[in-house]
Amino acid sequence: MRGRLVGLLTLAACFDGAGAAGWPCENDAQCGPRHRCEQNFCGGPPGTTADATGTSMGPDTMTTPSTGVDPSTSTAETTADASSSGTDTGDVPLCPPPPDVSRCSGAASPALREATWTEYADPGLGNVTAIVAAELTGEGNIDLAVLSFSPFELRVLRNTGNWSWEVLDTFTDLDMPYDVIATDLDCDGEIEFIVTGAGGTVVIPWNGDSFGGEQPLATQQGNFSLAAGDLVVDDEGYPDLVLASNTAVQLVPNVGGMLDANRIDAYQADFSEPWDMLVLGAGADARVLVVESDDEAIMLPSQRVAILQVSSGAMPEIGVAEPAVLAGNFQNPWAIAAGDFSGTGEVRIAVAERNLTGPGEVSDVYGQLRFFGGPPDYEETLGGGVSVGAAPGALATADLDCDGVHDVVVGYGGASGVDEGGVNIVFGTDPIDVGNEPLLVDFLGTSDGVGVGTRMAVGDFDGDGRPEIAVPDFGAMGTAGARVVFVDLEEP
Ligand SMILES: [Ca+2]
Ligand SMILES: [Ca+2]
Ligand SMILES: [Ca+2]
Ligand SMILES: [Ca+2]
Repeated sequence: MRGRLVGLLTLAACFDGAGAAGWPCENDAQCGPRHRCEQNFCGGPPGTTADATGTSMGPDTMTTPSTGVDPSTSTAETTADASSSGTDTGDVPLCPPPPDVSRCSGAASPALREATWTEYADPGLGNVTAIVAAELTGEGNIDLAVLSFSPFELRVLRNTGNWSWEVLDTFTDLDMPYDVIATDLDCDGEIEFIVTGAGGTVVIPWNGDSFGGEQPLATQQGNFSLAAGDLVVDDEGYPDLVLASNTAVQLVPNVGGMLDANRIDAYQADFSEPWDMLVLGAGADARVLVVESDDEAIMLPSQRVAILQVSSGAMPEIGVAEPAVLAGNFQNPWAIAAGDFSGTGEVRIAVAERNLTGPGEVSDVYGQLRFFGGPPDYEETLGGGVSVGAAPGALATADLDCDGVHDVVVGYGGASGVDEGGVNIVFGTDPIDVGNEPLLVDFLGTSDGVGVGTRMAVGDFDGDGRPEIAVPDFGAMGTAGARVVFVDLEEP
């Protein structure tokens, strides 16, 4: 993959989607997998094609020809998109927001405090690092995509009901992948996966039962995490991409459903292992929060969670917001999430920090979960925070007990050789900032611990209206977890 990726660095490397319809072209490769170049326009001259998204991307709205699709990996076909309405309304498209899977749709059961878990084990999963959940098969059950670090693979697991899972497809052409997200970049109703890591960034389309050919993005390599959101002000609302490395946070604008590598803007700063990012809000209000994990520096509570925003204008730029940090007194902040943890309807931000006591050490101290308010003040709302397991590495938000208040799930890796990792559930309380210590449930114990990876997934996997958490079991040093562990709550 690497050779092909390097060869594409000078190209636009846009992700292609249905939005290419109507763009000027000279050959099929410029139009991506969904369209042929006909009469010098992708899919034919404007007015003759129905764009799947309803977008009319005429030449006058285009600033960058699509030249980045790798013809050797694209599935160059002129297939009609299944979600196409067959008409071109000319309306400015807005991707429908994904359903809020963190909330309960079933009956409220505030007495749920008993944790239970089940697992999907497969030796082929190796070191599972990240999981995303989405309806990927059109059958109604929420499915999974599971990213492994060793081997370097992305698997889609079809939810066949009753907590059983079937491997639908495995994508093997990855290079040291750290993180994955699933989003519909072109609003055509089909998911695209975006994987980033030490070896670069690729977009991998999903067509309902198998992966399409990957499309490398000409971003900087060495990214630790990524996120998507409507970050570019005054555009059509397609999800833009942010990627975080040791030296920069890169913005990849999504122009008409295509990630445009020609418009990448990077905020250069020393982030030192930014293992997680959070996008809050949309458009002019959007903020990107980036954790500076830094486990190599002198151990002082002086690491920051940076707050970035994207400027308006023809060439969007990413830079610091006001205020520029959530706080500057963290000790190895590793994961970040947002939710209504107080039950007031206002956004709260949760940050898990590792509290390392020496550079490069394996965690031997408990982590800390700290809570902050949202913009514009970002005030810390629970002084001292909550103690959680050693080496917290992932956070997820879900109302697991169906009391109407978001809860925080903390996945931790554990102190290698001393203890194993697991999951803490910190139940949201109403309000969280009056000194009520949130309930801490450490239910996986020490006998069969989980070395949690970097991204957990939320979904109602059993269809009972209540969300569960899918936890990646990376394993510990020298061992592979090779499991996805599902955390559920039950009536006491
Ligand atoms: Ca499904
Ligand atoms: Ca799509
Ligand atoms: Ca709750
Ligand atoms: Ca459920």
